[in-house]
Amino acid sequence: MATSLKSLSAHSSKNIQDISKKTFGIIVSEWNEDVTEALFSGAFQTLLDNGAKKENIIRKNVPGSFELTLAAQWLAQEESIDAVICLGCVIQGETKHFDFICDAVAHGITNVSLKYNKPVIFGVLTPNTQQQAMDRAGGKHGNKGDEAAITAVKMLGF
Ligand code: DLZ
Repeated sequence: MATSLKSLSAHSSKNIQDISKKTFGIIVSEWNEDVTEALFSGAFQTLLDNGAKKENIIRKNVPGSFELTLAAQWLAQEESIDAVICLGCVIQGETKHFDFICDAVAHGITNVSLKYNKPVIFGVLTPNTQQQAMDRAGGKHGNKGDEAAITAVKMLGF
């Protein structure tokens, strides 16, 4: 299936382990909040559907996607947290801001994951338009928040 048409929420149940005792941090960027709230709903529900306990899911907000990295570091350094999910939406604009933010977050999150040896999931949409974002936040291409959550679960079962 062409990846552009793939529903991001589709996943197999392979490698799904018992996560009832796992603790998740979810960080939500407030920029493009219609989109990021939909990503959060998808991620939160997917964790519950796969056996996570509500009280073991910690939500934190940050002003924009650029701040996801530092917040991820703050959560990842907590021993009690098993995986961190970063949710944001950076929409392509007319300035270079888009490239700077996307590059910084992608590298930053990777570094945090390697430094703390924990799954830190890149659930950041980088669409050209608001419509493309909505299509991937509970629309016709599924919900990237679901995908981010299932990725965290699968990595914990690695
Ligand atoms: C400044 C900015 C711009 C132009 N666009 C977005 C965006 O589309 N998505 C997003 O999450 N954040 C954006 N920001 C804010 C930056 O992520 C960051 O919060 C500020 O540059 C302050 O560090």
